[in-house]
Amino acid sequence: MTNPISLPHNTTFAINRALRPSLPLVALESTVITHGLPRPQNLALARDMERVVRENGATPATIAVLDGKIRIGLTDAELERLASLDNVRKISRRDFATAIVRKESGGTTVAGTMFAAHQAGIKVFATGGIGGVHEVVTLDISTDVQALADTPMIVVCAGAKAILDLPATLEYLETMAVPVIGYQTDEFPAFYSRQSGLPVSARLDSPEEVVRFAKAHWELGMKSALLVCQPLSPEEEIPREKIDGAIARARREAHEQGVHGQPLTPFLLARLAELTGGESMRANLALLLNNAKLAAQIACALTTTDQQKAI
Ligand code: PSU
Ligand code: MN
Repeated sequence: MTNPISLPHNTTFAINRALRPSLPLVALESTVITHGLPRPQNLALARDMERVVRENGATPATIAVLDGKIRIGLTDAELERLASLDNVRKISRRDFATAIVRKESGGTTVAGTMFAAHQAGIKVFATGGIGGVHEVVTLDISTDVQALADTPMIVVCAGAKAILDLPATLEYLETMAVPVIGYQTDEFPAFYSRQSGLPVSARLDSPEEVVRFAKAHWELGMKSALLVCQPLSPEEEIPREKIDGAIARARREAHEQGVHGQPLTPFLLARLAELTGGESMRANLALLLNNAKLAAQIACALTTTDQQKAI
C-alpha cells in the first residue's frame, strides 16, 4: 500500500516529516490538551497518548493549529508549546479559517481533528468522549456529531461525555446514520461510567471485527464514521450513582453563571474535577489512554487487511 499521508493542495496544512515513512497512523486531538485538562496533566497526557500508540505498533499524529497552519503530527517541542499556551482558540470546523487568517494557534476538537485527519488520509482517531447534545437550556449540539455524520473514519472514544444529554445524543447519532459500536459491550458507555442504561447499535469484540465492519459500511458507499465506544474497566470507572450528583451540580452552576457555547464543555469538565476531588480527571486520563491503545490496534488491523488486499 502506498503511504496514506497526502496533503490537500494548499499551504495551510503541514505534515510532520517524521510521519511520512511510518504506517499505520492514529490521529489524536488537541482540544483535550488546550481546554480539556489543566497543566501539567495536559502535556503529560499528550505525551502518554503518543507513547501508548507507539507501544501498540502505530504512529501517533497529534493534530492542532500552530501559527495559522493546520499541523498533522507535532514534535515534542510543539506539543510542549501547545500545552503551555494561554487563551488559545478551541478550533472546531468553522474556526479553521479564523485561526488561519489571524495566524493563531489552537487545539482542534473531535470535529476539527476529523476534518484535518481525513484530509491527510488518516482513518483512525482516538479521543476521550465526543461532544453531543447538551441538556436543553439553550440549543447546543456539538459539531462533533455532524463531523461523525460526514467523515468516514473510525473514532475510538468512551461514549459521549457524561455532561451531555445522552439519550438525545444517541438519537441524533441515529438520525445522522452513525453506527454506534459497543466495544466488548452492549451498552453505550457514559464516559466516566461503564453504564448509561442505553443500547449501542452493534457490538464488536476485536479490532479485526471493527475493521470488517468499517469496510462493509464504507463499501456500501456510506460516508459516516464508525463510533467505537470502549468503556473504562470496572476498576477505573466511576459508577453512575457516584458521579451523577456532581454532574447535576456542575450543569446547574453553568446555567446560573450563564456559561454557554464553546466554553461550556471545558467549564463542566473542570468543575467536575474540582467537585470529585480529581477523581473525574483520573478517569478521564485513563480512558484517553485506553482509547489510544485500541485505536492503535485497529489502525494495525486496518493496515494488515489493506496489505492483504494489495497482494
Ligand atoms: N474528550 C476528553 N476531553 C475533552 C474533549 C474530548 O476527554 O476535552 C473535547 C473534544 O475535543 C471534543 C470537545 O470535540 O471536547 C467537545 O466540545 P463541544 O461540546 O464544545 O463540541
Ligand atoms: Mn457546543
